[in-house]
Amino acid sequence: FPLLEDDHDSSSFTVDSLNLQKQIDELSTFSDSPLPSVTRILYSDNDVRARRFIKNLMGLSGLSIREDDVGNIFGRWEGSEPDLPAVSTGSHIDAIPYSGKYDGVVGVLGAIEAINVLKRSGFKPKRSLDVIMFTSEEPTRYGISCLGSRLLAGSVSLATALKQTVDNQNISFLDAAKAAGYAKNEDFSDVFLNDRSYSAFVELHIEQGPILENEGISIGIVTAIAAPASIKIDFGGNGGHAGATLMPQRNDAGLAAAELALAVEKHVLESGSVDTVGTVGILELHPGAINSIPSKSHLEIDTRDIDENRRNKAIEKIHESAVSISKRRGVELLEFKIVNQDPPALSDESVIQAMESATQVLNLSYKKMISRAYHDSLFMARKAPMGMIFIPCYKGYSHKPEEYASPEDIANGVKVLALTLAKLSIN
Ligand code: HGY
Ligand code: MN
Ligand code: MN
Ligand code: MN
Repeated sequence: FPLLEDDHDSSSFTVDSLNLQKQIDELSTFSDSPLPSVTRILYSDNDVRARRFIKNLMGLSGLSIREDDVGNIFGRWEGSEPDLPAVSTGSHIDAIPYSGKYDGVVGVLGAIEAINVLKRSGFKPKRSLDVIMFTSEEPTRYGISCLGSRLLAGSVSLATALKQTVDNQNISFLDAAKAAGYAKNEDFSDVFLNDRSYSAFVELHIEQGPILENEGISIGIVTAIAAPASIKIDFGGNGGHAGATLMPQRNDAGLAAAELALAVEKHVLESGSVDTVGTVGILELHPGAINSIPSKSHLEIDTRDIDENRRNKAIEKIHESAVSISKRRGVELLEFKIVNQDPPALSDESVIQAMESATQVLNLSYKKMISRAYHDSLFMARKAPMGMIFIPCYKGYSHKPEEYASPEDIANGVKVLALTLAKLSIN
C-alpha cells in the first residue's frame, strides 16, 4: 500500500476514535424518539438537522459538497486526475422508528473519518474520492427502500412514481422534499448517475448479524447482498358490532390478515432453505376499536433470500394464500401490491481484493460473507464495481436501541475503508 511503507506512516495512520464516537453520539440526538433509541425519518426536522450536521463535517474535512434533487449529499476530495471516474463510499443516516445509532451512520461518519485519516497520513488521491450520504435508505416514510440510491442507479419508474407518492399523513413526497430544500425542478431523472460516474463504490456498515462477534473476527468482506422484496396487502370486510354480530355472519378482515401472516411464516419455512426469510412488520386494523369487527386490515411483508428464484416462489405462494384466504372468509382482497422485488447484488472481485489486502496489511482477521440486510450498495452495484466492509455489532442486534459497535471495531473498519479507498483511487 502506498501509505504504509514505513513505521512513520503507520503511526500517523490513526483513527480519531474519540471524536468519531462524539460525532456518533451527537448525531443520535437528532431523533424523534427518546435515547437510547433513534428515530430519524426522511425530511423530518431532525433529518434536516442531521443533514446539516453531516454537511458541516464534510466541510471541516475539506470536501466540496453538492446535493441532488432528492437530497443525496456528495462530499468530494478532488484527485490529481479529476476527469477520471471517481471512487465513492458512503451509507445512510435515516433510522427506522425506535432503532439504534450505528446502522448506516458508521458508513457515513466513518467514511468522513477515513478521508481525515488519509489526509493526516499525507495521501494524495489520483481518482477523486466521494463520500455519499444517501437519502432515505429505510422504507419508513414512503415505503420505498434505498430511495436515494435506487434513483442514482437510474430507476425510471421511481423517478415517475415519486411525483404521485404520498405518506400515511397524505403529505406528498414533492411537498416534503421541497420543505427540506430539495425537488427544485421536480425532474428526478436528473439524479441518475451516468455509467462513468464511479470506478468503484465501497460501503462500511455494521454486520447487523451475530457471525463476526460470535467467531471473534474483526472484518467481514461482503461477497453478495441478499435479494429483498416488499409487499403491501389490504383486506376488506363488512365489519360490525363485536357483540351483536354472530360468528357465522362475520367476514373479519383482521382474522384474514392474521391467517396470512402465519401463511408468510409457513411459506418461507417450507422453501427448503434457512436463507429464505419473511416478516410481517406492519399489521394495522381498521377501525381499531376493541368492540368493532375489523372492516379493513393492512399488512406489509418483507421477504428476502440470497436466491432470487426461491424468494419469488415464496411470494407466489403468499399471493395464492391471500386469494384463498379471502375466498374462504368472504373477505375482499382489496390490494396485493409488490412494492419492490429486487435481484441480489454481487461484490466485484477487484474491490474484494482491495478490501482483502487492506485487511491483511492491517493484520486484521476477516471472513467473506453474505449480507442478509440490504444496503445502498445493492443499487450502487448497478452503477459501479461494489464492495462492503462489515464490522461486528453487539449480539448482532440492529433496528433496535441495543444496537452497538465498539470504538475499536469501528476504527478497524475505518482503517480498512481508508486503505481500500486509497488503493482504488490510485488504480
Ligand atoms: O432492512 C434492511 O435490510 C436495511 O437495514 N434497511
Ligand atoms: Mn437499516
Ligand atoms: Mn443500514
Ligand atoms: Mn431536469
